[in-house]
Amino acid sequence: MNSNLRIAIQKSGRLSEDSLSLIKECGIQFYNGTGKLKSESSNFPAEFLFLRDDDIPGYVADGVADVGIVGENVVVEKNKEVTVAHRLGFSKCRLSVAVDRSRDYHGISDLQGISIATSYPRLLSGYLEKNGLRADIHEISGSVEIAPSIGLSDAVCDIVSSGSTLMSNGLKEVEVIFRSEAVLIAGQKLDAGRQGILDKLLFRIKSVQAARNNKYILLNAPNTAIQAITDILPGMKSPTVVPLAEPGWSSVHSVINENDFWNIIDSLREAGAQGILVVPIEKMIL
Ligand code: PRT
Ligand code: ZN
Repeated sequence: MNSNLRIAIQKSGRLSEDSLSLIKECGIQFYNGTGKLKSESSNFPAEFLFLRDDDIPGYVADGVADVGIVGENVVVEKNKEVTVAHRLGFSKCRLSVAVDRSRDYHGISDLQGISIATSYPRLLSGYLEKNGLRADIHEISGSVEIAPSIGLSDAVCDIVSSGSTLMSNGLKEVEVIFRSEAVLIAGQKLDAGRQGILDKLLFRIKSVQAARNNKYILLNAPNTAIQAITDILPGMKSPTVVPLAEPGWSSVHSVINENDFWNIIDSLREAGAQGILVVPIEKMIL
């Protein structure tokens, strides 16, 4: 057995594209031809196993893979011996209970005694138990949203993203029971070599995420406005201030968070900033 870190990712599905782009942005190259089940990286000590998402927690728990990328909903539902090593921020969705649109719904106690179809019996029963409720759970593996219309159940508990699947099946979302995103899971114990590779991978993932969440900003300002502008700009340390060829003017450079972006831009303009440029950051080493 070689000492590569074995990383399980979804073979084809909603997690695949974002998982592959994250790995690529981490500078890790591998061949991903169709039908391949396994591939070794050419420039990082890792190999990739392409699996169904439902199997990933089990393979990681059994040590067939060392780490895996999977939805947190699947991790909690499968209840295997794995830990969440890092949250990845993509494939965000929620697990919700929905009932027929025409059904009167007053609150969570309306779930008492009804029948609910779901592919997530563990998450649903945990939620009902926590709320002191009992319901008749029908476990089905797919097409959950049609269960009420064919008379299989009174309600469904399924993954929702935009809500359009529920709407087109005449259902309304009444309770959100779990919020999920893609996570990197790891087995209980890795040997020192593989733990070292995982640490390197996590370092790269965090740098990629930080770069995605931040922008590099450059602006010009009269020297009299520099103090007010540097007070507004947080920066990694403090902003860089460089004199312009035109006397009495400087260029200010800094890093701003994507979420603060528009607020900060407005305040900067009010403080006298001109010629503001905002550019993406390729990688951000923290
Ligand atoms: O073949 P394999 O078993 O690997 O994949 P899969 O078909 O079981 O899973 P897949 O690829 O559909 O989803 C993988 C993971 O993506 C899920 O476990 C979630 O963590 C996450 N995810 C994010 C979603 C959705 N969004 C999503 N919208 N998983 C499923 N859906 C389905 C949902 O089941 C419902 O049918 O999309 C429909 C609802 O979408 P909206 O946009 O109409 O609300
Ligand atoms: Zn699946």
